Amino acid sequence: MPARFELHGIAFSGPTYKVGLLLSLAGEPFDYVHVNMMQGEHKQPPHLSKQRYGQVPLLVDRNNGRHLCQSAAIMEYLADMTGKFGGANLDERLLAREWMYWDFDRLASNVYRARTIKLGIRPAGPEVLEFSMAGGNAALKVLDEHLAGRNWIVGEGATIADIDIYGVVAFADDGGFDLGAYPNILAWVKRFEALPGFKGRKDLLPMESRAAA
Ligand SMILES: N[C@@H](CCC(=O)N[C@@H](CS)C(=O)NCC(=O)O)C(=O)O
Repeated sequence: MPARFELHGIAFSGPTYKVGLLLSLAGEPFDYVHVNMMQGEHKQPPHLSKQRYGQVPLLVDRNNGRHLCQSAAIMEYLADMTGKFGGANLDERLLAREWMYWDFDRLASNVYRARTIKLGIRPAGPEVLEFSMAGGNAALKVLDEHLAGRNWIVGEGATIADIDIYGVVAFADDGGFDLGAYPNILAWVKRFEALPGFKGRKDLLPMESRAAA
């Protein structure tokens, strides 16, 4: 039987990693479709007809034909569909959602931008890098303070907020951020990486399409 989910993305993409990670942690096998962004496949009609923003990730749910865009929205959907990582009650779900919005506003925007500049994917002047590093470090400080005395971002177990934010913190090193300055984040990273089904981004996302195991 084919896998229920089909994830379209590219190996270097943080938002694609977030979705793949949730699927892996939830024990949901998925077919992976490599989108050749170097050749502009994400801006061509076959992809655009399923991903209106011309971006990755895209998740197809074969059970109902849905095409889902935007990693945070996809993670909320998967939490609903699998009954996992959605939080223990409505208050936890609301807090998880709040942290996910915060992530894209303050953390992911800066960390991902610094990373693309450092890796030469997106050229920019030194002032842009400086701005991104300052914003990223300010956000990491907020996260570190929040994690003091807590195991998880919300409640007593891992939620989509942890997966969403881990999917940025995992790229901080590439962006030139020193996580050694954030002991609570480092302890949380260790806990997160010990979750059953956890996979590092290089193991989870290959550079070619791959059928579910
Ligand atoms: N907010 C989106 C961001 C997705 C995103 O920025 N994807 C990048 C790859 S990491 C992309 O497709 N960039 C091409 C473009 O924006 O044209 C999400 O979380 O899914």
